[in-house]
Amino acid sequence: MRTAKITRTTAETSIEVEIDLDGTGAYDNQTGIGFFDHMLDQLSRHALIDMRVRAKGDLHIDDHHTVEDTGIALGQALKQALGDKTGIRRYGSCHLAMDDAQVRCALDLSARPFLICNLGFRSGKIGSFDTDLVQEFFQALATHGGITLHVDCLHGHNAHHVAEAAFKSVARALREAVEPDPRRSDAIPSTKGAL
Ligand SMILES: [Mn+2]
Repeated sequence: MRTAKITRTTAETSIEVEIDLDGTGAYDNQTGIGFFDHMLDQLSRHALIDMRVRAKGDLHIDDHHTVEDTGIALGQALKQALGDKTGIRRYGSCHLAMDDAQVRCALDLSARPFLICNLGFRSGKIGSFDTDLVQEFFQALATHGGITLHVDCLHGHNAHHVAEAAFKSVARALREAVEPDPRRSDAIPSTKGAL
């Protein structure tokens, strides 16, 4: 079973994450941050990864710790659920259009964390949500999931659309990368023999 459950508690947040890589995109995400829940729902739905997130964070300060720590826990869960990565496709990419926004994601489940994130938001807020936190989330996910993650916005003016297109393109690329490759279902997809 390619599943994982992570519980992570600090002085700032308490996070529980459960995922199933071979799910149907069923989600139940509650972080106390409405827009972030909406983004996590997109990630689950379009990656076809079942996802349940419960986060209780210090939202009286701001959303930063809760978003970052959820990214850390989700990254840890992905890494754990992938195991030794036997039989996966490893790479994924997606050009995704959403109304005015076009976002491109290319990723490698490489165990070499690296983030390139060029979203170029034209506004600092989506409702009460800081647009900076989109990059913070992807940074935490890439670092703790062992992902080489590139996310670039080609164009788009509405911040809600740019953020949502980013999460959807990452989701769609992730779906491809975690999928079993039926041509080499017994092998780790690297000439090094390990990932
Ligand atoms: Mn939306």
